[in-house]
Amino acid sequence: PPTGPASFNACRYLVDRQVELGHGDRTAVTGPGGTLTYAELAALVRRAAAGLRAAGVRPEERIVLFAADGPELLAALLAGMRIGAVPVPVSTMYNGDELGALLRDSRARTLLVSPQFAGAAADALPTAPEVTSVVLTGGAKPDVPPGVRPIGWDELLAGGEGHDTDPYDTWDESPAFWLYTSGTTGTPKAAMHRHASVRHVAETYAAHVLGITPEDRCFSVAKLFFAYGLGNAGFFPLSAGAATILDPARPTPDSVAERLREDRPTLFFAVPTFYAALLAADLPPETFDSVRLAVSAGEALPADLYRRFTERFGVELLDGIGSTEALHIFLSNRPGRVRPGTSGTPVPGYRVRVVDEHGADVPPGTPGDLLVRGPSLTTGYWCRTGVTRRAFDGEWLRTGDKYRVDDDGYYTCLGRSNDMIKAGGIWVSPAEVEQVLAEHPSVAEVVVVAVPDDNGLDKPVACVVPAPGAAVDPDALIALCRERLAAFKRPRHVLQVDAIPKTATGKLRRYAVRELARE
Ligand code: 3SK
Repeated sequence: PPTGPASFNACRYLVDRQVELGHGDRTAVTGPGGTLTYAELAALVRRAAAGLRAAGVRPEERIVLFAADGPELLAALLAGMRIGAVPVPVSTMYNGDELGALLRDSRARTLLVSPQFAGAAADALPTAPEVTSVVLTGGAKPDVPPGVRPIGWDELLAGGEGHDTDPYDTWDESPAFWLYTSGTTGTPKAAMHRHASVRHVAETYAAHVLGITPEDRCFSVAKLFFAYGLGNAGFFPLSAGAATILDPARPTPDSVAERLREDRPTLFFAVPTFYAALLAADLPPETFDSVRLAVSAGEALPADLYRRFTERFGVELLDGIGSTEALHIFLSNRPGRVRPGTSGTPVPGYRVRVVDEHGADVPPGTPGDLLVRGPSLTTGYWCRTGVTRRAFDGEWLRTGDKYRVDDDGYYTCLGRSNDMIKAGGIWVSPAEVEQVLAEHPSVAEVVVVAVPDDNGLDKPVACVVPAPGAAVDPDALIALCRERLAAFKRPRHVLQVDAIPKTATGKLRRYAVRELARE
């Protein structure tokens, strides 16, 4: 008789399986928010899953998670996948307007928020009428608009008492979670991922590149709401029976040095901008003594930053590139075989191509567009058929990055194929920032471009033509962006220019603006 697809549930794979393997007494999660063994995490996840079910969350329904890293966020994520629902961890850097837009887009009926971010959530809720329940982590009940059910974390757990705690019967293809990204276009859109993708990234990058073992302790500066952080501090350690160190705080060199001192990670993950900040801070050379491998992704790591970090702290640093759409890193350097300034070679399980504008492979040494194929690619963007079709060429995903491959197979990033800016590993849409700046009365015209800082890392810079008779006040313009947008989107500098370079037909010459801003 025909058989159906084999059951596979990512939560079962990450948590229950570790208990079945006899890892129940090992530490699963630790850090300022508390420590749980695998057995304790499994029990918490079961209670949260039953609580979500009892609160009316149905399979395939989205649950937006707007919360600080810690055991509750991890448990909610796992619990959501356990019941076949679709957790959507979103950036806690968003303001109320930005969160409201994601809530409306996702059609989530349930929002989980931690106390640090309750203010932005309160601003968002009146703009998101489909949300019917808000769960607040910590001890209290959330303040909610009329008609929305407030649920405290303990009440959620208690509500599940006596309910079924078995995983929902998902399989490889079942929707597991979404991650919002602005990568290929300016507007955030949800990249949808399957349960199997969790297993794939664990069995490819984590197993083959990191060589992760149950003895490892993972600490990621990138939070769980980033695809990068979700793998580093969620899927990878749990897939291996290793420990994850979760810190609810906004990372600074000092807060990270404290975690390194107190929690002794063996695998450390950050973005180039953060490695530059660590180098600029006054940290002792033994800061990374417990770390066997450091990882960089999010944006290309300049060779000079690689050299300065490895010489100062004596730890190997692997640069790689991934994407939210691919879920994790698909090109990476390898321990003992690092070529500084490159993204390394394909991760086992993935194939990459560098192609010209007709889609034909270019020879080594020639710049082209990078495509990737592999088992963990997104199934598409939620409700964005056109964007999804344009992002894929059959099984190949267009990454939007310009690359060159050398004769010996190492890949080097040459920049973006479109105008999007990646600053500190996070996408910034120039158009979104330009729109805000253009509303200021002192601005006649504005263009935002990427300009490398002293470490060779791209940062958004605004080139402004002042309105007649007006003077440009950079601080006021940056403050306007801070007020209206998530802080990471603000221009780091504002340059006053006489005119914006254009073609004879009036088309913006963004490349020339970039050159102007770099002078
Ligand atoms: O941008 C990257 O390099 C990256 C790496 C891993 C996971 C997600 C992303 C966006």
